[in-house]
Amino acid sequence: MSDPSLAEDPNVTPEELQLATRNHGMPLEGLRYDVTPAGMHYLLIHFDVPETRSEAWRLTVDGRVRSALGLGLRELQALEVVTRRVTLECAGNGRARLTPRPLSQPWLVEAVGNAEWTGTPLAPILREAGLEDDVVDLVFTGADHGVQGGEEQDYQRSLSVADAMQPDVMLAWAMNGQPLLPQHGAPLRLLVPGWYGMTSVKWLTRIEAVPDRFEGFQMLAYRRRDHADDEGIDVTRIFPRSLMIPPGFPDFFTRTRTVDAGRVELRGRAWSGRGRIIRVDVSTDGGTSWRAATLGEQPTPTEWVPWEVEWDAVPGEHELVVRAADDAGNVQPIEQSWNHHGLENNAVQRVPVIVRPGP
Ligand SMILES: Nc1nc2c(c(=O)[nH]1)N[C@H]1C(S)=C(S)[C@@H](COP(=O)(O)O)O[C@H]1N2
Ligand SMILES: [Mo]
Repeated sequence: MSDPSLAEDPNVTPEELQLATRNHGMPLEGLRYDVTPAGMHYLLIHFDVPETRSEAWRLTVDGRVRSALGLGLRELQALEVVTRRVTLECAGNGRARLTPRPLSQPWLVEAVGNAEWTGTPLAPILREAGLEDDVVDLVFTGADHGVQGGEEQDYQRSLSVADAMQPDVMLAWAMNGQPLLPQHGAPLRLLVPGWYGMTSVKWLTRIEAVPDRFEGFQMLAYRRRDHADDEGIDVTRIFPRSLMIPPGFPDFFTRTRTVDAGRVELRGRAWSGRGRIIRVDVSTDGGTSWRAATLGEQPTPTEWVPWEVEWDAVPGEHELVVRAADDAGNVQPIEQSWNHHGLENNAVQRVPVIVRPGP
C-alpha cells in the first residue's frame, strides 16, 4: 500500500515547491556572519503570516492561574529586558534527503539561523500570573490559523511547567536590534533556546495554563515515528549539526563548488541544543579519513560555534564531509535513519568540490 504522505519519486511536487518558495533557508554563505542578517535567516510558516497590528495587540495569560493577565507591548517592554543570541533550526531540516521523502517543506540542510533576540524572560510573567498547583502544561497560541492534516487549528504548541520556567526562555519583540519582521512573528514571539524551531511560537497571543498534557495537532505532528501508526517520541531539543561555508565559487545550476589547488581554509559553524560542541571532524575524501577542526570560542551558550581546518587541495574531484559531536554523547550520523515525518535528520553534510590546478 502506498502512503500518500510519502514520495518515492525524487522530483519535488508542485505543493513542495509552493512551500519551498514561501519558506526559504539560509543561503549557506550566510554562515560567514556571527549573527545572521534578518533577511538571510531561514523562515518556516505553516499557514499565512497573520495581520497583527501592534497597537491593538495584547498577550493574554489565563487558564489555571490566580490572576489572569492582559499585557500590551509597552507593558512587556517595561519589564526586565534581555538580549540573547539563539541558533534556531527547523526540526524538518534535512528532510528532502530521505527516501521515500516525507511530503512537507523540502529542506536540504539550510533551515538554520543565529539571530540576536531582545525581549523579556517568561518565568517572571508566569510567577506574576500565579500558576495553580495542578498546572501541567502551558499552551502557547499564535494568531495564525489554517488546516493541517484535515484539522482546522490555530498554531499551538505547549511546554511543561519545568521547561517553560527555564531562565533562558523568553518572549521576544526584536530581532537583531529591530522590531520583529512580520514573517518572524511580529509583534511578539516565544523563544525557547536549544529546542527545534516549532516550539518558538510566532505571533503569540495567548498563554494558557492547563491541568492536563496538551495534545494539540502540532504536538502530535512533531513526534519522531518509525511509521504512520507508531506512537513515537516527542521532538524537543536540537541534535548536533555542523555546516561549512561553501568553499570557492559555485556553478549556477548544480551549485557544485570549484576551488584552486593549494591551501584552502575550510570554515563553518556547529551547534547542539543538547550539550556543548566538543568536536568537529572534517573529511576531504568522502569520509574515509577524518581530521579534527579547530573550534573557536562560543560567544554565548545558546548559539553556534565557529570551526576551521586547513586543506591542502590537490586537483581532482573531492567530497568534503563535516561531522559534529556534543558533550552529551550525540554525534552526527554518517547515514541517516528514516522516520515518518522526516524530523531530526542531522546526517553529516557532504559537499562535492572540484579542485582545478592553481592559477
Ligand atoms: N505561530 C507560529 N509559530 C511558529 C510557526 C508557525 O507556523 N506559526 N512555525 C514554527 C516552526 S516549524 C519553526 S522552524 C520556527 C521558524 O521560525 P522563523 O521563521 O522565525 O525562522 O517558527 C515556529 N513558530
Ligand atoms: Mo520547523
